[in-house]
Amino acid sequence: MEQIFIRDLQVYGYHGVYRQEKEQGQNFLVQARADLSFARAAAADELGETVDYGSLCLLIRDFFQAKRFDLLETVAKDLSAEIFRKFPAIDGLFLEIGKPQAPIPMEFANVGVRLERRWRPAAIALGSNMGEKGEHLDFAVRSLENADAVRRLTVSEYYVTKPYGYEEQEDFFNAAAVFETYLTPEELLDFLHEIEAERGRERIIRWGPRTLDLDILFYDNLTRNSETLTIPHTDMHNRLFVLEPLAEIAPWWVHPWKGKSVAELYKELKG
Ligand code: A4P
Ligand code: MG
Repeated sequence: MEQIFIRDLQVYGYHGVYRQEKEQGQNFLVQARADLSFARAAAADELGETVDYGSLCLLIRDFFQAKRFDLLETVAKDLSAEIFRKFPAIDGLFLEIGKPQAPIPMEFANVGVRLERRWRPAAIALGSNMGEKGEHLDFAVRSLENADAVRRLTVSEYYVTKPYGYEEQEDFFNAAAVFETYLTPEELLDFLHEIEAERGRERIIRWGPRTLDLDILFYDNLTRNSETLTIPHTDMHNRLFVLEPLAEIAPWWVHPWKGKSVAELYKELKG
């Protein structure tokens, strides 16, 4: 892996919780590291093929001048999104934002935040069984297509499936999508919930009718079981309506704790 780095970039900004910070501003110290491949740039010896660190410094300076936030956490998150948007060659990014003159009544060298982001593969399931089902799925696909935080999107065909679980309801339209995202799993879930909400999704009956249901199936090879998020999706290996569309677009993806590919899981379940 190759990297471009920026060390101790000094920029002026107005981020902070206190009035004095917002009005007078202060210096910030930025460290940045971008992971990318030098292969094309080094072969051609062409600046256009890499990330110009001068442009990156200017982008950071302009960002600090144009925006005002209370928290360095928000600064780091928004700045990383802006960098990924402007520099598509970057695969991974580390940012440190320091506030050496923060209003703390003690001697200190620096305080601040660090953030690391990387484009990672993710797979989701799409489902709808209320109203214009195809349009609900189309809407979700367009939202993914238009999102800066999503790239390399592939979407399966739409499948008409019988309801699983709670059976007294209409047939479903189901599909799967794979893409890369720099969002964390929690941010991806929030983003999917926003798309669901825009289609008027209401949570009434578990496994019941829904305009749009977007579930995370895989996030890289991560396994996670928290109160809000289980990855891989707990029941995906028992659901033909998930495995069939996923096998169409990502048969090679190995389920991290089943140790089997989607193609194998699909074949086994289908019998
Ligand atoms: N949550 C935990 N892990 C995840 C994850 N990997 N992806 C939490 C998304 N959400 C996850 O989900 C409830 C909570 O689960 C979320 O707030 C999140 O914090 P929900 O979408 O609000 O509720 P739900 O969809 O009603 O419940 P559930 O258990 O997610 O239902 P499923 O499993 O999505 O099943 N039959 C056919 N043929 N096709 C279908 O698409 N879908 C269902 C719903 C039932 N039968 C079906 C289909
Ligand atoms: Mg769900």
